[in-house]
Amino acid sequence: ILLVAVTASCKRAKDASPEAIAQFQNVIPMPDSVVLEGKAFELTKETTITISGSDIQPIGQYLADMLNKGTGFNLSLKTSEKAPESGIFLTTSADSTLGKEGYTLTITSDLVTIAGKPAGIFYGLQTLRQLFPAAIEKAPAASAQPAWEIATGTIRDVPMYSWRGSMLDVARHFFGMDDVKRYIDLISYYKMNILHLHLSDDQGWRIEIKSWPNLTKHGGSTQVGGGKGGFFTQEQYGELVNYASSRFITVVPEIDMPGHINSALASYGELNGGIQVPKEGRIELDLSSPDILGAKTKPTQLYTGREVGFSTLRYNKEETFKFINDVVRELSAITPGPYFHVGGDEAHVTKKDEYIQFVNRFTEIVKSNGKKMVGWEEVSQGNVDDNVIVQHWSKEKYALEAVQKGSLLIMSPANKAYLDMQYDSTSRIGLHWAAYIEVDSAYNWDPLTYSHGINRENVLGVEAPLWTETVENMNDIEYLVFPRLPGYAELGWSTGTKSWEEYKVRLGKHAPRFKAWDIDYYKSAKVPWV
Ligand code: TNX
Repeated sequence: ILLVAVTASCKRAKDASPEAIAQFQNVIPMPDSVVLEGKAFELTKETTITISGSDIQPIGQYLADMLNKGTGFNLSLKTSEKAPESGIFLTTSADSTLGKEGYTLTITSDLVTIAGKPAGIFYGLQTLRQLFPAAIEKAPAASAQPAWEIATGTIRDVPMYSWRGSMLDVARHFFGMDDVKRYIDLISYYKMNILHLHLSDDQGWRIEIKSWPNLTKHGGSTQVGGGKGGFFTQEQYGELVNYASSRFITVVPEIDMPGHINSALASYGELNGGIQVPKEGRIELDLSSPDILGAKTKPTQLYTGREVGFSTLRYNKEETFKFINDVVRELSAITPGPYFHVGGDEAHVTKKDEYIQFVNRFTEIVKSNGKKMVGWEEVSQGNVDDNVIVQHWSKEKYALEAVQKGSLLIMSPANKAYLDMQYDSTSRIGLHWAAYIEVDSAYNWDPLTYSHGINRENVLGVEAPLWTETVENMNDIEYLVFPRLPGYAELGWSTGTKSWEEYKVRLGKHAPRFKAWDIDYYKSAKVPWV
């Protein structure tokens, strides 16, 4: 008996293949600490997934579904607080210094253990997923399958920032349930935790508000270019929020006010602050024109162009604030996350004193509906404080003003982080008013030092917005978002020093994964794609 035991424990662990070792070193975002041991763990149809308790059952199931889809196996879940001898073990019994989102991933030749709080375990399994061959991402072909081998070693990982997001503008062009869910899947793969949905703009109103039904009925009926538009019912929005939450993503709804509001003014004339919709390609900013003043309180026309900054809510009317409160109340009630984004950008035709009063009313209304207000940087002109989050996109003076008033910043500088900027002058879609943003430029900046006079404690995180004036379908989304998004995810997550020369090699190794997901990515010449 003794001899058998000795023989068994002497069973030599196999060395990992060079591919498995490379995979261990090519994770995006780069983990905090990676120690490679170099033996092999193999996933087989006999592997069992053990979870420490029923609280993480959905995460275990997510892992099983993902592995089963890629391998064609039929792995199932077991529950046990005690670590098994072999297989995959997800456990919430973890080192408390990992915080809410950190995790450890320990791989021996017999056992893979991911430990953390639920969000941490979820991120740990996104890392685990990247250690397998890219074929894990796709339903298996009938032909020979790779060995599902990963290298042994230990990864300990904790994120740098707590806000790691992307914004999707569903107002300029409407994107439906399937597209938004795919967007959620794509950003969750890179450990982002915020989906900011830009739900209203001049061209369209995209969320059902039961007390103001014409917003979607009329205001949601078109989009840039004159297509048919669309909107989410409150029930559909709830489904998106749940889908995001199962991937540890918080949805931040944005209703852009007091500018960028034409779709509402076209639906309810009493909200109109007196601006006419410009003729295509022309912005009429002359408030003194009798023509424009005459249009006050009358519904505007629907707008399908791409100009910004021509519309405003009417300030001197309590009805406007009833409208704002109804919208914030209904949308807050179906948003489990703590944030409500009020926009506040480019209100070029709102008088400055009225703009400031609007912002001050927004802060009260959002607070009284139990949410924390987020606004584009211009809101820092109002009475903002540490209860408000300011999203920097253009002017340093607003970022400084926000910080001086105690607000936290989300860094989204347009010339670095805007996903709708073209890569170069040949990009088939996108704008370039802020910059051309090649993949290296998108990665080469530091959210901490980008704006002067700002410290670590002022920065909540990083967000990459995708505005969709030129973006019409999922292929267009993918072309602009990939391959820049993994870089933004890394700027938000990773703590170490960053080097484009090192990163571009890792990014190039993700091409087989992009292909496995059928992502229509931009094949930048700056990246050594494999
Ligand atoms: C500026 S950035 C805007 C958006 C446009 C975008 C296009 C910001 C807060 N407002 O309304 O869609 O530029 O790049």
